[in-house]
Amino acid sequence: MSEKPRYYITTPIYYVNDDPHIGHAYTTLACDVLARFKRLDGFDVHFLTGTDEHGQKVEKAADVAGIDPKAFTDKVSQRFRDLLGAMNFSNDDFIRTTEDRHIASVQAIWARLIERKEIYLGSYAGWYAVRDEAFYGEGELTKDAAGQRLAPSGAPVEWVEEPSYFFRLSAWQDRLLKFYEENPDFIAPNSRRNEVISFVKSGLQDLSVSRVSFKWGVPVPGDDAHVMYVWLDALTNYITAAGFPDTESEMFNRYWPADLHMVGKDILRFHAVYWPAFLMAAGLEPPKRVFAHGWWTNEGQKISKSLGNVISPYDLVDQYGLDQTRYFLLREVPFGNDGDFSKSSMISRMNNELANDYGNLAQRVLSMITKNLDGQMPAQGDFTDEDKRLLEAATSLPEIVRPLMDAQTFHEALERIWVVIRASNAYVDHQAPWVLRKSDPPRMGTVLYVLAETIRCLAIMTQPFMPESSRQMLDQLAVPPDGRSFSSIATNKLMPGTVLPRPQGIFPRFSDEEASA
Ligand code: ME8
Repeated sequence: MSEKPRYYITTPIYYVNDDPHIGHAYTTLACDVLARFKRLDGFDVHFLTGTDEHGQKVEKAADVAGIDPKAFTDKVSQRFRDLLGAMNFSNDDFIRTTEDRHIASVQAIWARLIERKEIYLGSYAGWYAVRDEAFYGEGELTKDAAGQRLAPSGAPVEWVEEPSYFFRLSAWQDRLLKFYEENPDFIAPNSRRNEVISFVKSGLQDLSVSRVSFKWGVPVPGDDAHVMYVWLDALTNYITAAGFPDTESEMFNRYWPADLHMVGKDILRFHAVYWPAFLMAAGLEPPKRVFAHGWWTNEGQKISKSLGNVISPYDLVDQYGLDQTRYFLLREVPFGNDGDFSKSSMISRMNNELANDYGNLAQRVLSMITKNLDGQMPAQGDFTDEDKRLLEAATSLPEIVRPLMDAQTFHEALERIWVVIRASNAYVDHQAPWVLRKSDPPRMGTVLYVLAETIRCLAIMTQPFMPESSRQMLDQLAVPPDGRSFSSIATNKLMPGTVLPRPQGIFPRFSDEEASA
């Protein structure tokens, strides 16, 4: 028996200093769609998300809230967990960095790095941005009008001087460059890959990996005056969830190295430079790929709490519907680019692409079967070239969409599915089954069969993006639950005579008043 190929995909683990917003939902959505796609394509998928709970930033947020960090992280981490249900995310595991399994794992990677002499004790004097939990060199900083020094991200920096353990990052420069060269797909998109390579070429300094000035972190084994740098702690979550430190386990051998770490462009350096260096230094394999997606703005403005324009995923789902929100986020912006959220473009996509193109296609075909054929799937009859062309376009969708998903070009994958949706609408108009009803009933049956078959393929393909709406569509075609994987497209055709349930509209239209509200 052949074993299923495996696919291990991760989101960043989110800081619990604040509530989840659209940016967090976006990254996890991209992973959810990939995880669902791979499951339907026959993979054994492990999809991980979670929360990053240590460090100064979270400690300070707990302090502001007036509760101890553990109680604070319990509370906020739960909100990230709640989002999973609200967005219909299908993660297999949720990791918190405050869990025992993770603390044991971080201490084990530390021990490996010490044993291999990759970490030494020194002292740090330099700039630190708590908001980014990152160290910066003087040359990277700018000053604002008040003279406050700022990191390239805009975060204020403070001077830090304290004893610290260092990771010998400088010694990894050449090996990292060689690794990028030998693994051209490791960093995507390509423009980001070039940025990382030029950063590494410009020279790497040893990295401070412990702090003594606060307590909210994993203690350094054997020297508990120090807590570990939150990024060493956080990145390690990806191997903790694969069973580290038990590198002999079936789980670890099965899932590590991860197939894809999905991240926002803000944290690419940590994932594409520090993380493979930590892993190689610890004698472990680096992940296969890191994809850095772009940044959302709201009606042209940066999303920030202080501007009061944070977009809540809950509000979007309430207002527009869950699958509509999922569709919009991945269709609107070429994945990898920055994108702007605008209400008018959300409504226009929902009305044009979901309600008119897709929903209306299913609704009119299924209603014709109900009205004219007593709700029974017609006999297929003889296919014309035009019938064959449409069926061929629909059944070849897995082959067309698969490489696009492997390249994380979700917008193109959706566009290719919509090419078939638009072709189906053109086919209905051209074949005019409502005319055939009188002139040639058997031909009407064939046309409706071709259309129902095409909709079956389309609904199977849209499952990763819009799981609930696609499920309803497949239910309305009486497709059994075990006939919904990609391989069923070719093998489980609709059976003439099958009785279909009464069709119901799936994608509502937004009226002009709602659109302008
Ligand atoms: O960086 N647009 O956590 P974080 C798009 N704990 N994506 C956005 C976004 C926006 N406006 N805002 C946030 C951390 N994101 C670390 C990660 S991983 C080992 C540790 C998404 O809570 C995007 O994926 O600040 C970004 O990389 C991530 O949230 C940052 O989440």
